[in-house]
Amino acid sequence: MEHPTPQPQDHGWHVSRLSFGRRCRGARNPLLVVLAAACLTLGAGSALAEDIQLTGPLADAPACRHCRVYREGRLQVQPFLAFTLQDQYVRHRLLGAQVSYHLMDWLGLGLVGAFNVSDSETPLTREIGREGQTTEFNVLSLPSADNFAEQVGRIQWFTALQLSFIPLRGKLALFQKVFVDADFQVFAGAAMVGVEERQSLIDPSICSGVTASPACLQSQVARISRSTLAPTFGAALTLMFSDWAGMALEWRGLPFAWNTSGTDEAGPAGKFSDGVINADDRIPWFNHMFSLGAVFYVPPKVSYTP
Ligand SMILES: [Ca+2]
Repeated sequence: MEHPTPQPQDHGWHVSRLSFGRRCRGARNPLLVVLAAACLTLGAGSALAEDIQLTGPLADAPACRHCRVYREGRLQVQPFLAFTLQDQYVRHRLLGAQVSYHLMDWLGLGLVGAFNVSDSETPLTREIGREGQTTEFNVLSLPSADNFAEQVGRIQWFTALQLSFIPLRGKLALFQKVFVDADFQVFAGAAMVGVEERQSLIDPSICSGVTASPACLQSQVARISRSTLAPTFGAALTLMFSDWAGMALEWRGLPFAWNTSGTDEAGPAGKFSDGVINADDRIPWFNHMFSLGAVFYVPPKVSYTP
């Protein structure tokens, strides 16, 4: 069987369609026939789309006419309330703000800061407090079950410098009645996180025996604050209700190592339970949070695309 030979002046989609046809005509069984039909349909569809783009009424048309330029050249101020997710021992609620400047509508540089306004124990922490038992084997990690909530780690604050990319922009409809401009952004940067953890205990002799000594009980509630560097990244959906105000729904990852439980988790080179509590007991943990924020743009006057 002879096949048409594409001529040099053929457009790309013509050649593509002929090659689809060659492959599809070779089908011999029902499955291949179905695949061949799909090939022809896809080939024709892409051909039509390209034909419209090249010669149709949308030829050379911009993606958007008279669209509001929300971000370019404007400052975005975003106060927010964040909630940590999938916490082991403590749930955090943080109040913060983000200020971003957008060089282009799809690229911005932002500074974020938030601090812990309240936190609460998880059901696991409360259960250990009720049911936990101190023995000669765990007296260092749990001098007293009643005070377990006092030894767990807490996030106190974080700040971050980040780049934002806004690859998607469009309009959302609520029940096909209310329409709002929306965009989707991803961001990544570096963060500094302030945490409070159980203080290091390098003299294991004070925590030995069947019951904890007064010094051991005191070590359980001794706290120390430190700050650590961490990567941060996430995604956000921004809904615009006017030229200068909107709402942002954001997810943020903030992975770093810390001693969430205040227990003897590890030792040098990963050795388990080395009898002291120190920096070796900081375990990598994928901290993440969801935040709900209000969005304001400065200056409030918006510009439009041609
Ligand atoms: Ca240890």
